[in-house]
Amino acid sequence: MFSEKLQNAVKSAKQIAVLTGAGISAESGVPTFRGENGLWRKYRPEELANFDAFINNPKLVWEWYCYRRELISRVKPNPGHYALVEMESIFPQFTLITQNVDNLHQLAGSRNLLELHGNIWRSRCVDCSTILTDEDVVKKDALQYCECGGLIRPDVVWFGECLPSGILERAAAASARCDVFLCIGTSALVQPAASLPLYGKRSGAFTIEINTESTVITELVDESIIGKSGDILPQLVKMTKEIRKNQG
Ligand code: BJW
Ligand code: ZN
Repeated sequence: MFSEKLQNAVKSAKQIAVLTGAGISAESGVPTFRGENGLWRKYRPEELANFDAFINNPKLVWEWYCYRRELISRVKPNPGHYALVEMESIFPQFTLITQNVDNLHQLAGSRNLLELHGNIWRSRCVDCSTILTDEDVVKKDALQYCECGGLIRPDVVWFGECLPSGILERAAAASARCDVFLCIGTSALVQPAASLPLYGKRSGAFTIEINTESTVITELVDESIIGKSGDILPQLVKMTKEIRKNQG
C-alpha cells in the first residue's frame, strides 16, 4: 500500500503539512461540492457562494446555509479526522490546513488548524464585520440583523473574496517548510488552496495525495493513493507509528 519512498519520507519527517477538502468529511455524511452527488449538482455556486448572490437574495443564501448547518449538526468526525489528530501527536511540527467549514476537525480534536474558508458556525455583519458565534443566530431560519442594522452573513469565504487575514500566509509558510505534504479529499480546483501542495513540492517536500479519484494534481505529487481517507489515513498512522517507534 505505501511505497518505500513514502515510508522513508515519514520515517525521518519533522514537519508535516496537511491540506484537507470536502472529501475527508464525505464519510461522515457531509456532501462534497463537485462530482456526482456534490452540492453543485443541485445548486449553482454562482447563485449561492458569492457576495452578490447574498446581497441580491439574502434569504435564499441564508436558508441554504441553514440547511447545511442542520445537516452538519447531525454528523460526527470519522476515522480520517481522528487519524489526523493522532498524526499531530507523532510529528514535532504539524499544521492542518482545511478548506472545510464544517468544524469536524475541531470536534475530532485537531489543534494546530488553519481554516482557509471560514466556519459555518460563525456569522459576521456585512457592515461592521462583528463576528457572532452565538448558536441562537446560526440556528434561526430567518435572516438576522446586527445591532448596527447590517445584514448577518455566514463567516465563510465565497468566490471572489480574500481568505481570512494572515491564515493564507501561515498556510503557505507551513507548506513551504514541511518535509511531507499530505493533500486529502480535495479536487484541487479552487485557488489559492490548490497551490499549497505545489509550494510544498517546490520546496522539496515529499507530496502525497489521498483521494477516491485522480485530480488535477495527481500527476504532480510524489505518491497518489486512491481510496477513502477514512480507510487510508488510519493505516498511514499505524505504519508511521511502527516505522518511527525505534527513533529517539
Ligand atoms: C474523497 C472521498 C473520500 C470524495 N476520501 N477523497 C480562474 C482561474 C483561477 C482562479 C480563479 C479563476 N477565476 C476565479 C478564480 C479564483 C477562485 C477560484 O479558484 N475559482 C476556480 C473554481 C476557478 N477563488 C476564489 O475566488 C478564492 N478567493 C480568491 O482567490 O481571492 C483572491 C481574489 C479576490 C478577488 C477577485 C479574484 C481573486 C475564494 C475561494 C472560496 C471558495 N469557497 C467555497 C465555499 C465555502 C463556503 C461554503 O462551504 O459554502 O469553498 S467553494 C467550495 O470549493 C468550498 C470548498 O472549500 C472549495 C474546494 O472544494 P473541495 O474541498 O476540493 O471539494 P470538491 O467537492 O471539489 O472535491 C472533493 C474531493 O474529495 C473530490 O476530489 C473527491 O474525489 C474526493 N473524495 N470522497 C477521499 N471518502
Ligand atoms: Zn454590524
